[in-house]
Amino acid sequence: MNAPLSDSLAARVERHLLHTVGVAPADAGPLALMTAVSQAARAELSRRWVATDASDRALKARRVCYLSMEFLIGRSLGNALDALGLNEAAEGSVGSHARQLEDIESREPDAALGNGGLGRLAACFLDSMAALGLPSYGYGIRYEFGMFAQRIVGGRQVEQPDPWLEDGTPWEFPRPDVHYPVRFGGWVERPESPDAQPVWRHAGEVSAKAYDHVIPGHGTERVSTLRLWKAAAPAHIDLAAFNSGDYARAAEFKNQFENISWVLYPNDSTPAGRELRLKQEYFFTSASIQDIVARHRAEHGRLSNLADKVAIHLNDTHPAIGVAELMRLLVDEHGVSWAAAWDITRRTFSYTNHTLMPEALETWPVSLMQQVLPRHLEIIFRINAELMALAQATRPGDVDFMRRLSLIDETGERRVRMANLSIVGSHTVNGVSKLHSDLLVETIFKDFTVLWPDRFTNMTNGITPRRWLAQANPGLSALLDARIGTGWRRDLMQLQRLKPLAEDAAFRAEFRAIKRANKQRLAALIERTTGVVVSPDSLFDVQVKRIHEYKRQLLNVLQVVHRYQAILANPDAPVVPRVVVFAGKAASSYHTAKSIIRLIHDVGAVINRDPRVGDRLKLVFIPNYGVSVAETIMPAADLSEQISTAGTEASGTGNMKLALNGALTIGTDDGANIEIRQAVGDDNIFIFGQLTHEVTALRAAGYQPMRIADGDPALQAVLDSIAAGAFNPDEPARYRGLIDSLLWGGDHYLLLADFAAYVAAQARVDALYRDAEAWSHKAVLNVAGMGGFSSDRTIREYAERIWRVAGQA
Ligand code: 4GP
Repeated sequence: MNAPLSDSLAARVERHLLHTVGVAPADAGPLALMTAVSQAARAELSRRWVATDASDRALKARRVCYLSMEFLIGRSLGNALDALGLNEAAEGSVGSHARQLEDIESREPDAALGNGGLGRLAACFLDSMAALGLPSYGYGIRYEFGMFAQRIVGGRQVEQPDPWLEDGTPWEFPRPDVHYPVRFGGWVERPESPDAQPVWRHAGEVSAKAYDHVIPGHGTERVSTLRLWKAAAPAHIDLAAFNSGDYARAAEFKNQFENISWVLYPNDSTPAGRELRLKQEYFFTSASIQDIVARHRAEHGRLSNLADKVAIHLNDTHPAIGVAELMRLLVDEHGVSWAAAWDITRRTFSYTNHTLMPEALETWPVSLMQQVLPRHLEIIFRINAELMALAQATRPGDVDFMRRLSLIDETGERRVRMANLSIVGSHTVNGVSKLHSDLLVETIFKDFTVLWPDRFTNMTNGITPRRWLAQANPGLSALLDARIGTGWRRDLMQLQRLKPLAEDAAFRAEFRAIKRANKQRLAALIERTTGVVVSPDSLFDVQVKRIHEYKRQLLNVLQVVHRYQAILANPDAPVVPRVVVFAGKAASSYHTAKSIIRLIHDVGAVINRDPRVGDRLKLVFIPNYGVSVAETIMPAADLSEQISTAGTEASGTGNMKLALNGALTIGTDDGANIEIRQAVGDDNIFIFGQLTHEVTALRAAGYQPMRIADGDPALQAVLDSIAAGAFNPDEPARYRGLIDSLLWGGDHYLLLADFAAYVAAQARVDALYRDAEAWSHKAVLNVAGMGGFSSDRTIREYAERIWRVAGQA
């Protein structure tokens, strides 16, 4: 189907160089080539987009609209070429300019419109929605600055802006005719007549302008759309102020509105930052819902069947205000009765929760909401009154029950609970792994199951095999294609056919050779970014994810220090050489996480230059973790560290990417690790540590970390050396606080309780790695077992069980 295009791709690229980029083809550098190849691919995607849209409109198809504050899509060119079947043609085309396609692709900045798992999940989901032919839209914010760029200066994280749009992007389609007003502030006027609707007299207004990204479908001509909103001031600049020479004031007006879509995650440690974040949430939610309503009216002429034609999904609570916004649009602007509007709303929304941690559940002060969204607050109060009536009818007189269910937290400053609003306003609520979904209904959402026992379900996360295997690991992909065919890209369960090949020594040798080549590539990245030279013959031990106490990077550091001390104590003992690789960003205001990054650097600096250690142990931190860096790390890992305290990691998706690329997991019985264990088999994974119920019991019994340290001389030696400044003699007290928080501060995430089991599991890892055949046997079985973790499987479940949306051919 792509033959005519691929035949002429080289010619198209030359034409784009000349006509779109404006350079003579003979003078084209890598950046110009990247733009021209992207434009050629974009033209074909545009054709597919128009065809998909026309077909969905003609069929009046039911659509899913996935609202997410984050979409961590990374680079687009390689994925687009892969989906269009144009890889070879593109190689030839840039080859005629004496360039490698990989170098051309690396010129594209990552679209880092997200922080971590939740945002990357949204990007994998879009890929699967397109592949499955679901009529679908992703809706989010066109942040001018994505996730901050992380630099390491003197071992410390320094955040720098990420101006990914600075030089424009070939991948977006501005839609100047699609824009909506989004209003803020003011007050609500009550008309005299009891039948008339209240009128929101807003105080400010900003225009939301649409920019579309086409999401290519693999193995289909269908595509999905990611629609991102940019905030534009209603008037440009204050010309009077400008003419009087007051340039600052002239721009102030514009900035006051446009700053809404400037940065992902404004620092919310200040009141101004918090207000901006709330405005961002409302901004993109309101624009998206206005767009959905407008499209629906254009297609159907009425709103009464909205819920039959649209499924709106809330990716976490950030778009939860959408429940009140749809009510406002239906009741205030379209004259629908409250009861009918509530029925439509509840049948339209569904919601995914991504965290159990109480401190991460979003709430907004009532006072702030009153100031920014006064009409929405009224609507929330009315929904709450009905909820409280239901609670009272269900458990008469149980005031605590009502208090826990209420949309308003009345302890201290009154706050709106966005998770509660999401649950009440949705027909279905899901967690992201079996354990997480079970814990949701057993703990934080338990009371809601009394009212609506059938509302809660599980959708275990998945990842797209196109990006995370086909594109990231060309070596392994080629081996799979040769041995089991190419169908795994769209049907990952076909990986099961690898099982018998695990027994085949020749296959294992090929598998190992590919892993080694991937490790060489990662070693080059490590040297380039950290200056540390590592040997690809070492075991590559990888922990890559956001830096957070619950993810326990610190436990890994304790283990590394223990390993170092053991090497020094027994210089002649045989050891399996290891490279311990960390990567990840810490939130800019999260001091403990930043301190852990610094500790990794301090410990690494000492170990890496200790001549007594040599290649037996290296510790590196790869800066600026993101999608593209991950694409080099995942295929090169031998060991995947998934060591969160049991009951804290909702699912994890890095665990899936690593196992799919043949890493063995060392992990706790947490999140999706449990399902990975079931899929790959107990013998092919290293599980250790306290189980979720043991964690609860230990805390309840009065956990005493000090006693554990007292009883474990190896652990004590590790803690003593870090606390005494062995790795930072210039400022010996630097990590005393960190260690004290473990020994005296309660060690909330139970690092010390799991330390001995972790070290023992690491010893099992070493023993197995000594036997290359046995290790690669298990590694192949890991790949073979990962078929169920495709996001195609996840999206099929959402489509069937939550959205009731069917794929189109
Ligand atoms: C993450 C969870 O921490 C992770 O376990 C999960 O795999 C991922 O969502 C996708 O469901 N949460 C976030 C967040 O990224 O910002 O809350």
